[in-house]
Amino acid sequence: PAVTRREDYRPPDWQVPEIALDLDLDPASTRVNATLNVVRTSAHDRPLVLDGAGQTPLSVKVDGVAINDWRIEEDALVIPLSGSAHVIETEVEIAPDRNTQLMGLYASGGNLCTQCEAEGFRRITFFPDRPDVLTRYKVRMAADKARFPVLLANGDPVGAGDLGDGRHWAEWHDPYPKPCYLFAMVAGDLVANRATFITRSGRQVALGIWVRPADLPKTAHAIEALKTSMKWDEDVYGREYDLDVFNIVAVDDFNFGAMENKGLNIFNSRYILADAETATDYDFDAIAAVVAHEYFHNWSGNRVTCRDWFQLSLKEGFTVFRDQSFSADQGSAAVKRIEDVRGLRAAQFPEDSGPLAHAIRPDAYLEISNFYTATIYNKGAEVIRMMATMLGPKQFRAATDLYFDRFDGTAATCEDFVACMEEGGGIDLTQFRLWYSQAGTPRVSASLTHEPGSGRAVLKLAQRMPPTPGQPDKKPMVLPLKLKLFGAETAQPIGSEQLILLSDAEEQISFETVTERPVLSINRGFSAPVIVETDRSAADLAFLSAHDDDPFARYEAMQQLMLDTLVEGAKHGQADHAAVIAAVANTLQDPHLDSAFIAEAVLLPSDSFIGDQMALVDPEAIFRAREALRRDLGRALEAQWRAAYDGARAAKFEYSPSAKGQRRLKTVALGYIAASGAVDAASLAFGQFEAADNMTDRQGALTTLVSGNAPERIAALDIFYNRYSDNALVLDKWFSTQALSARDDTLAMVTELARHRDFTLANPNRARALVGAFSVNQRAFNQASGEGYRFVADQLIALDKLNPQTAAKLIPPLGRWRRFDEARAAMMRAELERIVATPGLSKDMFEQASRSLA
Ligand code: BAL
Ligand code: ZN
Repeated sequence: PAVTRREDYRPPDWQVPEIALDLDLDPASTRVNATLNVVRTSAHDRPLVLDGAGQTPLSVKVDGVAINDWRIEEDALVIPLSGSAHVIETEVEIAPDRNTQLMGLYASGGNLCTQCEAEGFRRITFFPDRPDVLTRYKVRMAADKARFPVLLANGDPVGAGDLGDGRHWAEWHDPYPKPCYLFAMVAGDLVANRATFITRSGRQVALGIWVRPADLPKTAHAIEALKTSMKWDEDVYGREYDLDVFNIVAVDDFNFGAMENKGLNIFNSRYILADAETATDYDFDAIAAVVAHEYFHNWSGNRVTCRDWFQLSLKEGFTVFRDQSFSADQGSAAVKRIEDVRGLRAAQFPEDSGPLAHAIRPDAYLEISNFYTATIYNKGAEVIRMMATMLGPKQFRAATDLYFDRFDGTAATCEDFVACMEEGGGIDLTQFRLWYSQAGTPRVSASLTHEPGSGRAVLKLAQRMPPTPGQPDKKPMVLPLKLKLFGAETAQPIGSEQLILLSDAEEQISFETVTERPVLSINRGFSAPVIVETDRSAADLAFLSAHDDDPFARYEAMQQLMLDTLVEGAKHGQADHAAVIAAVANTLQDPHLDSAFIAEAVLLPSDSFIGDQMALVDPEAIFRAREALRRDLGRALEAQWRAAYDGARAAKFEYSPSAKGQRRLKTVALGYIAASGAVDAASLAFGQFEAADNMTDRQGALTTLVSGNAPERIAALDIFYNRYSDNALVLDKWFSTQALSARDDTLAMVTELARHRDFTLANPNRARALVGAFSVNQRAFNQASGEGYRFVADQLIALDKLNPQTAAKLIPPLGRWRRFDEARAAMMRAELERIVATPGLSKDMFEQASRSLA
């Protein structure tokens, strides 16, 4: 397969200012007639090349006349043209109901919908499928009226009517030129939760969230989130919505979480549908975040789009940063930051230290779908956050205003964005730009010394960039580190917080008149996405976990204390747990802390994050060390866990930050009570499971039971299954909860679940719920027999035949072979080699698996 390289970018030979699409819709056979106005962009003699994906045109016309001298080259339709502007008409036939890749036009739950990012539009019609071709769309759809009463597309509805033969039609026009990846249409039997939003300039926008009739009651949360995000983008970024209509459609079969098509977002139903009975607090929060994310794309992505796919982080990193800021403003900013960093460490840090490491602006790809990664999205967001930190709020707003104004209606680059940050913020970001080109997570070492006599403290900082594939040597980066000192005796701050821009390989910072022993608080708020290594003692970490005035740093100190203890336990089979127990006890009894923060702070790092701290991951030893610490924490603090549990127990369901925090702490406490071995733990969990008036409590109890041996485990799983067997999203939880179990027989359970009548690889959510969840269960996936690897590889080979994009995204756990012992590494490699050798393998899988072997 051909490699696409960033350095090869060339502006398009032809622009397409207008397109009229006429779709005669039928799941088995849809006719697509496209009329393109094409314009030669410079004095070249190259033909018009329209991307396709295996189709053959039924007819091709140029300026109204049928032609025969077109040809197909590598799936593209090549048309020789002599003039500078022409009208091209093509007709193709496609079969949405045979489209299992879920790219282009496909059927889901009896309805028809589209997904075009990144390169799906070429599966609908021949077109220059690249984001720098901006086109005005007119879309006419005709379909069976009974099966598809609702016909939606981008922009505004301009007409509809009956065709008299049981079919009807509708036409939509989008006045904003857009790249074809933002094209969308939906035909279905849907109903809408409707609302109105008045923009700050007084424009009335008709909002609609379209779902199956039975799902209508589950759309209230999403519509509130939409209104809140529309207002937030006006208040915080000065961005107003620009059409009279904003529709969202929820579908069950979807590769992404959601898609920001202009005026017609299409969502994976898991990010729309929620009520207390079926959705957890995590789901509610994720829905608000994704609704906001897709809405925010209207400016950061649609009004200003990307010049080419190497610039993907331009819209994704910025939009993730925007949705993170939005979520932080809706509840606890501290807890949101902790959650975001935990997500970054779980998904992006391993990517950055493995064979698939790439810069947030990559240089080459085989298949762009493989670059919708945690690096592009979440590290991309951290890079924007660092610029926002360095500029400060006022300048950052000035810089984003400049960016939106200057590039509105165009396809821009990451460089354009950074240049606006420099100009609007009045700073030089020359060296900072390395964040766009260098992969890998920087490591910072920090060592603080103090001379009591002179009152001088010296902080030695050094940064190191690990090599990554294709980048053996790296330059020092600009690392904005927020730091502060605290007095060890008085627990008072020594001076105020400073923002240090570490830009050399090594630097020293001096502090004068430090009269008591200082304790270092560094990378406060996680101001830079780096790994900080310090020589702080367990006592100092415990001190910071109790006294730091930055909530993130406080959480971080506790995590570091726990990690040091767990790594010690994993290496030596035992560790002293006293310091962690004392710090957790102190956190649990601190009256100034809220439940949500406490729940985060007392939670042990995951098995895989512990593994990330070790030269070689020993999954069994890590599991044993973590279980031992959990048990000791459970036993030593049993009374406190029970008090925390009882304190939160009676609360009735309410979706508010404080109620969420209580529920979170309750389930964390339940987990520790179970870990203590208390005889009543299973009945306590089963009682919570049965009495729950919400999914957070019910799933929390189920999770506890599913990792244990009590008879209540089977009972709860059966009850859960029977209660929700008609709800796909909740059944996904039933699958994933079992796949994440800490039991010894998890692989056997998962293998059986893969044969369950409700399991299908055809639905991406279901595939991810079982296969994806299992492959991040570090101990079960990496069991010494290698059967976990084989199971996942078998599933991915089967999934690749249906849906390469979703299959390829599940490859990375197999690519972590370098982090394991020789025997495991050999077995992981063997599975990757088996995948690469599979006949008919997609280029998505080929790229991921072959890069993982390198
Ligand atoms: N653009 C793909 C889905 C998303 O990031 O919003
Ligand atoms: Zn996005």
